[in-house]
Amino acid sequence: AGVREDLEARKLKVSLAQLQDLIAARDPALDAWAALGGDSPRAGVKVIAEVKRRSPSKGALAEIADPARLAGKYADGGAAVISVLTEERRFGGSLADLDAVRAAVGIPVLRKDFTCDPYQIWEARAHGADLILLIVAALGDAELAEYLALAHELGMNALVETHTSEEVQRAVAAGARIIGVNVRNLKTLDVDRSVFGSLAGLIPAEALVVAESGVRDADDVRAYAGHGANAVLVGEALVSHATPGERIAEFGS
Ligand code: IGP
Repeated sequence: AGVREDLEARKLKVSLAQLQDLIAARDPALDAWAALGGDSPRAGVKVIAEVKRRSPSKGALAEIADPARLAGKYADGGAAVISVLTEERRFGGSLADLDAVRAAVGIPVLRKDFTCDPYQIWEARAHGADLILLIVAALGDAELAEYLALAHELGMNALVETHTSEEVQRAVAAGARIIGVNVRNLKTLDVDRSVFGSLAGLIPAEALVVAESGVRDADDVRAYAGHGANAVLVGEALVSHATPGERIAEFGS
């Protein structure tokens, strides 16, 4: 609920043909795979810094008056990729946030939403995203493969999010190249960092592995890296920090 209704409303306002015109007028997508160290996988752990206003588990996280300014701090602090939540009802995000961030930074941007329709993938590219999120738990095998192919056709990458060993297997079988392990349980919303190590070991070496959720400090980053993370996706610990750019620099070291 929510995501679907909002999606139908947007479809009535902006046709697929209009999105395609917007895409044709844009620069091609940036290479998030390369930005995350995909071509040189020993490059150390990268940070995907998230613009996140609120969450269902924690409520309001931060008053983000100017997402472009926050994104600029992330980029200056050394983030490899910026994630922007665009889901409105539970996360308080918007496509306007994505537009603002896209205009502000020259590094790849992830459109973070619950992708359940190809329209959202076209929309992501039309708004300048370089990377989309695909949550395995929310998609069938055919959809997962179809959405992954569409993202690649549009020149984008996909972060394919998993929570269980079965989902990791499905992500790999679908041909995902960037696989996220979200340690926040979808049903209970509890964070269990120990989930990461057991699932990361199932991911083939050719793929990039992203540890999602629960990063509080440099020790958490080190622990994820020790279990094979090529990148960490960090929201709350950055948006709630007084100097997020400096914080990222600490995570990287
Ligand atoms: C960031 P945290 O604990 O650093 O704020 O988590 C990110 O992993 C989390 O926002 C997230 C998410 C998602 C949000 C992971 N997967 C899917 C919405 C939808």
